[in-house]
Amino acid sequence: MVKMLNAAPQGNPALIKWVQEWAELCQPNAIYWCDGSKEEYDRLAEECVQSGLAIRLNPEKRPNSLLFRSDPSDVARVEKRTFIASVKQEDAGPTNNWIDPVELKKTMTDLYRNCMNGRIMYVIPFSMGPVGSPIAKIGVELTDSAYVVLNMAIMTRIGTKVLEVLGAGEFVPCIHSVGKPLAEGESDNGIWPCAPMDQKYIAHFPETREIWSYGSGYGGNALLGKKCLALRIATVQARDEGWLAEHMLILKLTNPEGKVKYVTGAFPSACGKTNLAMLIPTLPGWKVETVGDDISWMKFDDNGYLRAINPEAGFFGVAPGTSMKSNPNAMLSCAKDTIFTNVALTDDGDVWWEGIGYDAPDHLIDWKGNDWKPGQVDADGNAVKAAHPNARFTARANNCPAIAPEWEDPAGVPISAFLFGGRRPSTLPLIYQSKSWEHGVFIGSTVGSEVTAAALDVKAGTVRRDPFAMLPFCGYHMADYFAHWLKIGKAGEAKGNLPKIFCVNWFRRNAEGKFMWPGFGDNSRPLAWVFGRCEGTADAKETAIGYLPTEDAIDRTGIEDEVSAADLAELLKVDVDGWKAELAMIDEHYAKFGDKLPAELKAQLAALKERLA
Ligand code: SAT
Ligand code: MN
Repeated sequence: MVKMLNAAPQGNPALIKWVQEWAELCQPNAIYWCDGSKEEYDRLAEECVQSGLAIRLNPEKRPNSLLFRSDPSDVARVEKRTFIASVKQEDAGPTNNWIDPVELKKTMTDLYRNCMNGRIMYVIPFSMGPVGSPIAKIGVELTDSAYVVLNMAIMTRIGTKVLEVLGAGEFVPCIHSVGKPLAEGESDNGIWPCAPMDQKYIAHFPETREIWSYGSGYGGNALLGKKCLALRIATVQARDEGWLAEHMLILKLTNPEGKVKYVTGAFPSACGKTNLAMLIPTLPGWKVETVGDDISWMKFDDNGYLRAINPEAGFFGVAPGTSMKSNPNAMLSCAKDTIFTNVALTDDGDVWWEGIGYDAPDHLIDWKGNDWKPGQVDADGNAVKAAHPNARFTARANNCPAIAPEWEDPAGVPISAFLFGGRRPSTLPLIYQSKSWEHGVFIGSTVGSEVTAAALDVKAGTVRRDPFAMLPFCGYHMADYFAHWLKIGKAGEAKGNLPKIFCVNWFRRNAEGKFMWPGFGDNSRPLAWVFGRCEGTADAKETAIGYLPTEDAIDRTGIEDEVSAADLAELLKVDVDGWKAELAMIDEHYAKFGDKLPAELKAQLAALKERLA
């Protein structure tokens, strides 16, 4: 028996047995059961500081905040090492990596053997969703990383209160190890522990609803409640149980008359979901409040409304580019009680990153721990970034000034509209509405985006199709997932309260490569049109691709100099040639799904071709 640092909570013998079995395999020095208290958080934070893994930021600048620097090889999700190990390969589909679950468990069991030598195994009971909510799900993560415990304490609800609700019930078992056992007397010496790339595995076993992660300590690879449970495993549960688990922000939109609508939006990682969820409207009288910035779980209520909850309790936001101009609410969310990872450190104990909105001081310590000066270049003459492009802040949702009062309502909020989007320099208009639910599913299934820095192993700058922004997050065959969306439409149709579906693109560029739309707070203008379309008050013209705003339907008051009438017309036109090239790319994208592609979507593509001919 591996010794326990504190007493195991009683009441769930299966849980205790499972923990002991894993401890026998991983052989940590001891087991610690997390209670989720402030005292516990403070103690683990202090241990990280003492061991040199974390730096405590200046409490006068950033109260109660830490800076971690990861290993330069462990800075983002690793999609090529992420696996959906379903029993049958075809259930994982063409967009997921697959390994036979028996084989993968054998490989990983060998890696897990003694992998926690010299470390503590933390047991983190966590709830995705408000503790005790009927929509919430409980997981238990075993990890040998105190950094993971601290982040989970912000991103989810953890500890004793979760076990009380769990009772003797079932939980999603999640195993995590950084994959760096310590020899007798060895310590990390302040160096972020992780395993080499070819030993990293982020594995999901959809049939048994298990998550096994090995070798990485970063973000979605290691905080297993987020992408692993709340998306990859939850999509499988949602398919079986008739609901939706989506990579979507949730925002509350209030118009000048005080009427409220809730909107969700699916955008690939690092495409501004957090900015949109927290935006401050430039349109007078409008208000946006935040319910969630990354994940939405939605179930039908008795009236046929899809009600959404945010299963998370914090934001794991991209720091670079976040400023008082681009996202003041995010800046205020991370003003205290925050964990920063891979940002730069100032001499006075604060943080700095590219795009923070003010110049770097004359000296910084960069994310690799090296001295840094403004204008610094490497041996090849390339600018050296002070913060990693995927540097993150982990901040409490409750610290967000724009958090909606109902953000923790266990019943969720009723959704009126879905937005789908990505970064598209051309072709895709600023905004358009689908002709129907099926057409909306077609749009969701075909959206694409320029690649960003949120994943390690895809080339930045190229366009990749990212259906529903779920490409790396769907736990089963993507074509079956499209079919599930069609099924949800059929289920909701009769009551007539299904959300309307829109496609948005804030990232159009002109011939000079300049962004044509100011974005950020001005995204309230297209949002106001969405609101109006849901109310039946906003004008639209029907075109080949869907309903586009009429030219005066997007309010330009106050931005006339930035966006001329001609610019807006360009942003709202159907670029027939561009769309023809787009169709060819959609053909290629759809071909991947072969016979599994739902007939409704083939019909949608054929109909669009015809309309554009
Ligand atoms: O590292 S995470 O997966 O949590 C961030 C992201 O890709 O959105
Ligand atoms: Mn995300």
